[in-house]
Amino acid sequence: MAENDIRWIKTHCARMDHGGCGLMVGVKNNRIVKIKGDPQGFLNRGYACPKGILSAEKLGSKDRLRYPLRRVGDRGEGKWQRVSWKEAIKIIADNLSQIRDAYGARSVAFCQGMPKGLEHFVLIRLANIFGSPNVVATQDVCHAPREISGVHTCGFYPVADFHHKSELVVLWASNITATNEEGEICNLLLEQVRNGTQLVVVDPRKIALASKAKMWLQIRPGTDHALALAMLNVIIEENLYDKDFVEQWTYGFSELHQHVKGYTPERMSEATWIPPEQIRQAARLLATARPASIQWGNPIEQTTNAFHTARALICLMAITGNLDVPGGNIHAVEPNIMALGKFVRADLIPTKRKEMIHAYHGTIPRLMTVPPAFFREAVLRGTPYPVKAAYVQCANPLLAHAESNKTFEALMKVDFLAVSDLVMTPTASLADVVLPAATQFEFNDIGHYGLGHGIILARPKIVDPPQECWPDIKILNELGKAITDPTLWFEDYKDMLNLVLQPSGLTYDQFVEKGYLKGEEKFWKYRQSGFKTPTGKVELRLSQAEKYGLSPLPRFDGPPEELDEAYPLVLTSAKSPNYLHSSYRWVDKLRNREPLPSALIHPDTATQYGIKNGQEIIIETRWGRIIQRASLTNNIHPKVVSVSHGWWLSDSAPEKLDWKRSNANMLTSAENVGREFGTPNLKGIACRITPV
Ligand SMILES: Nc1nc2c(c(=O)[nH]1)N[C@H]1C(S)=C(S)[C@@H](COP(=O)(O)OP(=O)(O)OC[C@H]3O[C@@H](n4cnc5c(=O)[nH]c(N)nc54)[C@H](O)[C@@H]3O)O[C@H]1N2
Ligand SMILES: Nc1nc2c(c(=O)[nH]1)N[C@H]1C(S)=C(S)[C@@H](COP(=O)(O)OP(=O)(O)OC[C@H]3O[C@@H](n4cnc5c(=O)[nH]c(N)nc54)[C@H](O)[C@@H]3O)O[C@H]1N2
Ligand code: SF4
Ligand SMILES: [Mo]
Repeated sequence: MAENDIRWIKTHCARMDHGGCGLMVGVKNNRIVKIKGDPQGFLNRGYACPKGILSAEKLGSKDRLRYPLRRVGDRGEGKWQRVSWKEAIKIIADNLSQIRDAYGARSVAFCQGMPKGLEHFVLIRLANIFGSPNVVATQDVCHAPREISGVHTCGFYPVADFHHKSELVVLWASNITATNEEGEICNLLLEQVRNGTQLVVVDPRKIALASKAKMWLQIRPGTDHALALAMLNVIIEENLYDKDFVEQWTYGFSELHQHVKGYTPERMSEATWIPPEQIRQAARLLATARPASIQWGNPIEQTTNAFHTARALICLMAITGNLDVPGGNIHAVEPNIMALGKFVRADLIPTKRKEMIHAYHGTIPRLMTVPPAFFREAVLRGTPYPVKAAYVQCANPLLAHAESNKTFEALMKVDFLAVSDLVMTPTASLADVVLPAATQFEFNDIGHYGLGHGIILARPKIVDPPQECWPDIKILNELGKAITDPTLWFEDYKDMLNLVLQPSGLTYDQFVEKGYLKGEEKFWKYRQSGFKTPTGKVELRLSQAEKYGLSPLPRFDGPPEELDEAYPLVLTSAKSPNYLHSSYRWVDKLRNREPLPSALIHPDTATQYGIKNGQEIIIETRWGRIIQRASLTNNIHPKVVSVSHGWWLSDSAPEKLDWKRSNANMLTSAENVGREFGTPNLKGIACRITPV
């Protein structure tokens, strides 16, 4: 095809991870024919990963849902009838209204997976207007521990600042070249590394950037808080902390000092498997580099100890003097756009904090989404009150939530389930109504709203969605009109985009012209107004801990699970560079890059258990068993097994929706969850392996 036939449009990548790369999208006859990184992209400067470049492949997939469907057979039987949008909205509206009338609005849950765009906030708006305090999300294992621990400790969510040079960056459970989390596009970091920024990597695997790192700490999964506490010990005992900052701006330093005396590198070495000398050296590196940032990844919030881990890491950022300094961990200032609370109409549901399902479980204040484990308790046991219906969008809970069998039970038990997705997923297959969603490139959207990085990105529509696919924000707008006060909704869903932008004075089209909005660059903000905590300081010791029943200081009381003869190895998982969680196994060009689920194991471990590369193995925990292929690599600790997460097989008829065979969350349990966020152990679980 001649290049000059192609019309190039700029947008931002989305829904392949958290998004962020500026893209140049080549279009011909309402079809995307080429994608490349936009050299002027604010976060990526020309970079785009293979998944982003192939992202339009999903649009025309034969597997896409194209019409609304209603269930006609038994739940999960797979018998469907095509219905019109009008009928679909009416069925959902009738069912949700009936359930609200019979059991109250709170018996309807609104469920979201990883926030993918504005739809997450429109869903919260819908729940608020409907009168239900229950928005269920995966925040328990993704972002709540980091964000909310941040808010309690220092008044904000500290994010690594890649826009200013750091002398050192610690990649702590962050495989940024594969995941580019929250638009922290690896390219920005790689540029710094080329210019001399040093790296320390904390990961059980030798990730790509470990080879460029000054140090790689090969940690036992689930013991990050032990390592952080030992580093606090070294930095304080060796007098390496920022004395001026600590004196003026922290609360509880002497208590922290006393407290971490017990967490010596020697003791914590046993827990973490990292030699004491390495712990000391890493602590010295972090304390003496200025500025330094901790790019803290998602595995630190995937154990019952997520609160302690996040708190210990913020204490490290604080006492090394790296909070809110350029090139450190900053409080990003939002651009002048509508505040979240206002957009979601939080004012309409003043009793929300008391009424949310998790309030009953005594979670940490400010946790605004329901942890999935508690949602299931409400459905299955009526604790603290019954939940009878769920509206699910952008989520595949059967794969994403710990203990999949329990999720299955809960989804089978609700009186009514509606699911919006791109394809028939295992979760959608259990629904009463399935809605075909439009996706990336098919509608106007805003990226990164509400994510705390101080930016929003324009994601203008490039092509029309196929057949009857609708953007989620349009679905929610129409559903809102049908089940709540229509005057609180909009003639056109696009009006919502303008509403978000209103304070900036820009229309959506003008915003698209600009491409992105960034808040003002301001640092050391605490010098004017203090930290937004009860003491006005960084609360190394939480001043309100007793009031809320929280641990005042971060602690380590042992790994998530103990090993024994039956389960001698430690299980973890990581995101695949080729997929987004459970999504897109049905996109051929992505599938060709990674056709089958594989578990990483060390060659010595494989020999010990008689396992060959590529062979199917059974991976078992005390909670369940799955099958994946062994992938032998020297890059992993011999006692660690890293399974692929998110696998369900969408190839051949009988297993099309097989959510059991290779699903990592068949191996996890929500029997024990962390009190603060309801987080189960996804990492650091005892396991064993055998050849099939
Ligand atoms: N064992 C284990 N479990 C984990 C994790 C782990 O590391 N290990 N990670 C956890 C984390 S961090 C997260 S965030 C969750 C993610 O959990 P989920 O968000 O539930 O998982 P995804 O696969 O990202 O997305 C779910 C669905 O969204 C659909 N989708 C994509 N785009 C759109 C769209 O525009 N509209 C609609 N309606 N649907 C769309 C996809 O087809 C997919 O079926 O999983 C968590 N679970
Ligand atoms: N390609 C791709 N990108 C994604 C996603 C995706 O599914 N695919 N998901 C998006 C989402 S929702 C999120 S939350 C982010 C997450 O992005 P990341 O924070 O990078 O998370 P992971 O890939 O789960 O794990 C990062 C690294 O932690 C290591 N690790 C595993 N267990 C432990 C542990 O116990 N301690 C330590 N220190 N390290 C450990 C893994 O080996 C891995 O290299 O990525 C986003 N980007
Ligand atoms: S790194 Fe993320 S945002 Fe960038 S192209 Fe890849 S999937 Fe898209
Ligand atoms: Mo996530």
